[in-house]
Amino acid sequence: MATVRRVRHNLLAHLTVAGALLLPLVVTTASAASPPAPGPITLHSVIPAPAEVVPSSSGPFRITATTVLVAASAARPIAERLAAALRPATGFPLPIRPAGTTAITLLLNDAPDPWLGDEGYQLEVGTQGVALRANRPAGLFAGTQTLRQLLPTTVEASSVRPENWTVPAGLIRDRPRFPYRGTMLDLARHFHPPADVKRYIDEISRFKFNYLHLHLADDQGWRIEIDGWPRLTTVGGGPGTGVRGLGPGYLTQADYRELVRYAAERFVTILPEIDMPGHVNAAQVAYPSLTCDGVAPRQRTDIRVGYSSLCTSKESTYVFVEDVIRQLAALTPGPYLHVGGDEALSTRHEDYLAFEQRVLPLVAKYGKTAYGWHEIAAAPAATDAVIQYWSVSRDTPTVAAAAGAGAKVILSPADRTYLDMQYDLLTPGGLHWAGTIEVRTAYDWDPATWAHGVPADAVLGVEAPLWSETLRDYDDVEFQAFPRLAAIAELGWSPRSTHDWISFRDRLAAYGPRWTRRGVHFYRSPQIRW
Ligand code: TNX
Repeated sequence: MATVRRVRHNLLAHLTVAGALLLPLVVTTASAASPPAPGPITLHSVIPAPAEVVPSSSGPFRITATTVLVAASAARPIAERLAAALRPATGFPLPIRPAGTTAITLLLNDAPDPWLGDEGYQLEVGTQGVALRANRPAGLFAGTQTLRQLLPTTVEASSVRPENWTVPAGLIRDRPRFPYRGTMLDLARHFHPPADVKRYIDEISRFKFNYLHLHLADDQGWRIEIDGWPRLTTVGGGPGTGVRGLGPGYLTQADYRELVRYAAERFVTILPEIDMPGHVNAAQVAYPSLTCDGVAPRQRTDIRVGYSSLCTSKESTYVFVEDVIRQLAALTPGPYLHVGGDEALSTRHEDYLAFEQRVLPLVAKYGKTAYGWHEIAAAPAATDAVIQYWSVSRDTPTVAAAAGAGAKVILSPADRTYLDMQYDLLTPGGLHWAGTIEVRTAYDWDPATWAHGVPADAVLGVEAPLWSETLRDYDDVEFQAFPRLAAIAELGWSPRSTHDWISFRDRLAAYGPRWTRRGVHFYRSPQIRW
């Protein structure tokens, strides 16, 4: 830094001698300490990094007022969504037509290309047009997200911009590394209304996340309507619930269905979670029969964990649990149902195991695969479940054993993926019990090899949970999630061979203006030359 300042001083001194002619050169050189001007957008600019990129030396494709979109049958809704995304800033009509001289064509392969699988796509860009091909609509959608990042950042503007709407020429063939790429929103500690959940879905789908885990119940609040148990939401989601009583609210079943639909349009699957047998104080305040002595506990709005437990020895507990599981399964088209299982510190271990041995199979009874925090690995029934690894230790023998016996594992190590951890001790909001997590910490690890003893083929993917103890509003959500979620997206989607901090850092810097234009309140990490 000191050297740079001295150089700058000398150059400015030189300027007074050499005169104005040198000004552009001097200014460029002297600003070496500040961010470099972003380079041109290339096929290598994309986050998450695509699997295969072959730039071409031909000229770019240019979207103009006469460009049309070509898409038939199941490709059409995706083309419509793409056109809707491109119209505001370009001001072009971009109609969907059977053919055109310059076109963006979305095609579903008649004969599947096995390499692409269900979510992969191929994007070819030449001077005359763009051809996007995939086996399935999910792949086309992923390809459109890539295409948007290949256009100038002003494409994010909400009104017409004068711009050369060019797309660099070449070929991208792309598919995900892991089938599960998720993030979690905690609606229990502070409720976040459906409109905010939708904004979050919009943002995560741009990075090709395909699961949104909703943490719907905890000690401080119950956030999903369950028929036959109205007090869960009227009391458990009512006024005074949430941390410090400041996060009231709940989803009706209609709200939940609408979120499922909205997410599905963006190829995101909702994973609902009801945490049990611990983290149930709000349910027990609403229904004291869920405790062993039948006495209502006091309402809790602090952020301690591990004090509440369902009464595992009462039959009526399982009537409640089955009601909840049956209704959530019916509301949820996705394959998984999350039954929590973490930090049940006030449930005796043998009771915990007996509880999980009954509850995990109940999920299967209603047609879903059970999913739980990694403590469930101790129960034999967990070998049929998905286990969410949140440990800060890389050695968790119960998980290794369950994975060896057939369980699938999602990597959410708290010291790498917990989006509620502070970036550093000075950032506002967030906790730091698992450490602080700067962007590079979130990026520089490998989900396939992280948990010792868990074979790579047992790893289904990666998820970044966003607990909401300190998140009052949606600005707080965005600040904690971005830019770290982009790092997790790349770990989940991109092949390991593309993993490169310097490349990621520079692509992230170039991505920043897109968030700025959309009004996303992201953390300007000092590790990135924004
Ligand atoms: C731990 S890790 C929890 C949550 C908290 C979170 C805060 C895990 C499965 N449970 O109850 O909200 O830490 O960071």
